Amino acid sequence: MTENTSQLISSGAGQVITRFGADFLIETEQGELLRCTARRKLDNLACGDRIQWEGQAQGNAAVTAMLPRRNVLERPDFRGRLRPVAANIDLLIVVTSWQPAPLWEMLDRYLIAANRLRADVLLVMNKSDLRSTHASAEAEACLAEYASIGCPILHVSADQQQGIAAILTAIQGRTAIVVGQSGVGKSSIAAQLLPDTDIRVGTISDNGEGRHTTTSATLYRLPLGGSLIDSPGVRDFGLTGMDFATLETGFPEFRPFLGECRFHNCTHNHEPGCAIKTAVKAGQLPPRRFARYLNLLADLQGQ
Ligand SMILES: Nc1nc2c(ncn2[C@@H]2O[C@H](COP(=O)(O)OP(=O)(O)OP(=O)(O)O)[C@@H](O)[C@H]2O)c(=O)[nH]1
Ligand SMILES: [Mg+2]
Ligand SMILES: [Zn+2]
Repeated sequence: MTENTSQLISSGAGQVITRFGADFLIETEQGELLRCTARRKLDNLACGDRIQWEGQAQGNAAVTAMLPRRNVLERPDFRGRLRPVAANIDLLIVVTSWQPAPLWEMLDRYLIAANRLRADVLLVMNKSDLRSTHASAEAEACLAEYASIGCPILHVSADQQQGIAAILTAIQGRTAIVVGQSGVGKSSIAAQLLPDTDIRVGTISDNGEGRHTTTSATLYRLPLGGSLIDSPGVRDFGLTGMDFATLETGFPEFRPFLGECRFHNCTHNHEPGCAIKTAVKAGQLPPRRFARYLNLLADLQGQ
């Protein structure tokens, strides 16, 4: 061994488990957890990223390279700058609950994001024990629209340990992430799926809002294979830089009617001879989803 290489005690491939400020917790290929600094310009590393690392005899191990990603879920920080939340996601599990009440616009934006990521999507309605007391008729109608467009939906109660096994079945050994508002029970679901792991769960305030208990995305290995990323709750989930094609493909129920509008560049808004609007009027497309589509379109045109 030369003097130079004796300083380098080990190196290899690994995956980012979580981030603490400028440092990262990584898992090596041997399954060991290692705290690392990140070298060079690796500020965009996120939970789930595959990386190369090097251990030094003195000082911290360091991440030296990020391997190519399949996709990355991003979210604006408090300054409005897009920051990566997690990378290499196969399944986006959007968690909603009956208290806090569902934000359907947010769910629509997550469906668009899933499409953009080329990830599958699963809607988990948590706190099913509160459904009979907290679900309004309007909320039930909104939910029924998602079922009508073929969105996979599971009703679960993390606190009552109901429906949890079905989530595991849906993950199928892949990498899934739970996303959604604060207080809907993302960490409670993660804790049920990972009974041997200490996962912090918060409370909700008197007005039914979450308290932002989870502060950074963390990847956990599921006992029967696959991984689950728990992520911090969001107040809103925007789609910075979305173009019209992304918006349109995020509404998969439009697909059978696309190409039938009079104008090839129809935005399904004010144009005459619009096949989508005709289908909505004829009851062939869900009206609440369409109304929110128009809001998203207005947002996009105002960007
Ligand atoms: N009634 C009821 N309460 C639940 C259920 N699942 C979770 N909760 C409660 O919801 C509250 C928030 O749960 P968390 O798991 O911390 O929610 P979270 O989505 O991880 O929240 P953030 O980390 O802040 O984003 C806790 O008080 C849980 O006990 C459920 O199935 N039924
Ligand atoms: Mg949490
Ligand atoms: Zn149209």
